[in-house]
Amino acid sequence: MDTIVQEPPYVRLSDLGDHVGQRVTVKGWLTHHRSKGKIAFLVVRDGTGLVQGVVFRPDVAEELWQKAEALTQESSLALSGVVKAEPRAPGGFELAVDGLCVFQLTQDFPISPKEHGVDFLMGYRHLWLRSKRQHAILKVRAAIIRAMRGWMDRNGFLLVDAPILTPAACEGTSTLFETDYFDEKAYLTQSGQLYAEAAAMAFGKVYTFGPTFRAEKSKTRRHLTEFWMLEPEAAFADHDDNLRLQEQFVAGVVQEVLANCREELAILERDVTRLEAVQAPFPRLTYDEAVRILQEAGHAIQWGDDFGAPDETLLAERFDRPVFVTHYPRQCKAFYMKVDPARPDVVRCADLLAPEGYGEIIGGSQREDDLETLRARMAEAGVPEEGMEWYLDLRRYGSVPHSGFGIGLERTVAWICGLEHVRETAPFPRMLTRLHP
Ligand code: NSS
Repeated sequence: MDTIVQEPPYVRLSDLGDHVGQRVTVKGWLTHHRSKGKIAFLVVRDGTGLVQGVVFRPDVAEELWQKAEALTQESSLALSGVVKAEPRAPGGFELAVDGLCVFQLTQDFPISPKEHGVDFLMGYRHLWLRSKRQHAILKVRAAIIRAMRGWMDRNGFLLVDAPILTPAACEGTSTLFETDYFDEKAYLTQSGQLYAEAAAMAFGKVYTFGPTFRAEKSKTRRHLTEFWMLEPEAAFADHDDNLRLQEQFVAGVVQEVLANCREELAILERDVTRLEAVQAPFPRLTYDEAVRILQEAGHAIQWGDDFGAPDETLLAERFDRPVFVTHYPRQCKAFYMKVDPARPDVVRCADLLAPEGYGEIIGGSQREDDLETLRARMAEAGVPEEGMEWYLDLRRYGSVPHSGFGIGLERTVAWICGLEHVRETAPFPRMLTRLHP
């Protein structure tokens, strides 16, 4: 490492606008390099923006010029020079380079500007994150998390962290990741819900937010084995309260992300008019109505079947905003959902289906709050009471009507960004066929 000139103040590229006319140092990685006669253009990325360094051969020492000429894609470096606004330059600013320090001259960066297959890129996910598109997606992901948590915090929900290692299943035993826990079996959590219910009885309104795990054998564009879920739970809230909460929350999050991520959504070529339409209230269909619509459209669905992706797509296509499908048959759904007293063959639940083919992003329900009914439902669903005594206690000591839901972060990111597949929504996605890097 050798510095040619004394370093002026180090500035991140997002702040260059505050330093026009001043001499600064920027640090980053070379994305493009081009020279024309006596001028070399060095486009540098630092994670917050871009700048175009301009090296003018007659103005600099020959050693600096030679160094600039030798730079390769993804070489790490520091540039010094005076900042100039230049609307035609990538990032909108130029640096009249008078100093160059190379941290590392990169050899053979595997991802070249040419097209690569997704498998190749997933294998180099640790390097692929540097690309403009992946960068935009992960910034939107962070903005979505900020908006989701901010909404909950402002609306009186307390963040309560649920454990990751758990003794029992929440969403069925077929997708459990099992691990040894000293002399016992433990499972990676499928959902924080049961703990959120306990916390709701302590704090009234709570939410959990964390990674959840499902040993999904399905290779679809919507399934990960590790995904993040935000799960609100509210005491004294019924099914209707739950739907109102969800539509206010989802519309609020989408509008906030739209306001804060225009640039990223433009990079992703997202049609934002589709997102602008996401305003409460959302349309509602009962499961019965949904089955009728699907049958009329020629889908081979029978009452009692769960929906497949093509079914969800057809239902959601009828609306310009997300649609709730409510009151599913009890045999399709989890043991903790409250049976509708007026229709004991269905439960008071809803899935929220996102438009444009994205399908289910939320699953939620009113919870069964009567001890004996819950025990009967557990027996019916084959859920052992062993390990669940604590959960049954919530129905013994001050049980109240309560409801909640879980929103899948990666599916929400895929929808808001307009992506083909959830694999691009996580920095290091975990899927049936991918554990590396
Ligand atoms: O199974 S869910 O429908 N519901 C629950 O886990 C409840 N315990 C939530 C609650 O009421 N507190 O999953 C909820 C959401 C679902 O709508 C998806 O958006 C997401 O979690 N989800 C997934 N995302 C990515 N990959 C997989 N495999 C996945 N499974 C669910």
